[in-house]
Amino acid sequence: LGQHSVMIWFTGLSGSGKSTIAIALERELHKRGLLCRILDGDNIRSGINNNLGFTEADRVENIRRIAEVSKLFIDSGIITIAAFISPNNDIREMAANIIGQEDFYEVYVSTPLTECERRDVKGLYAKARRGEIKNFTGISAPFEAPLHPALTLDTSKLSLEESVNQLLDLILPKIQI
Ligand code: GGZ
Repeated sequence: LGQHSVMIWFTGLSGSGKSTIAIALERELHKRGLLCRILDGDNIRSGINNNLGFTEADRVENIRRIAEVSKLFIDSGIITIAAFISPNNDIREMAANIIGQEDFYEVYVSTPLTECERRDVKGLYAKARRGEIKNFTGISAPFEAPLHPALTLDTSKLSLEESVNQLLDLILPKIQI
């Protein structure tokens, strides 16, 4: 009764490793018997937000709805993990205000653009360079690094296990069991 949880809000470029870290974190939280839920492009942009694209206005609406949905999860006691580019400080501040600053942990996946583009897992950077995708974050749309993230993880320097351990050190003390 009256329980609520925390929001882990990943921000970073496409291909920076947000979803990979989120999934590995989820596994560790589940191992500890903790209820959590990942929100990412796969379950949000394909469903509730399938009418939104990548203009500035659509990104704001994308993040606004994600924050409102996250709030419902958090208020149900679920550790909620969001993995979206959320490319600027205003957009992330809006999310934090909807969710509540005190429950909001911003995690910057700071993998450099050169490394994200080198990986180019989905071939999107190549398409963006050829002009086949407009407004692509890092290429033809801006990304603002967070000013005061709770944690910064550069996947070109840290192993997945190291990143997850740093996250567990951040989160576990905040969770009342
Ligand atoms: C950025 C785009 C774009 C454009 C399609 N710009 O690597 P991905 O494929 O899976 O992650 C990217 C995802 C970004 O969606 P978000 O909801 O996280 O963005 S935001 O928070 O800015 O609203 C990428 C794909 O969508 N994608 N076009 N133009 N990423």
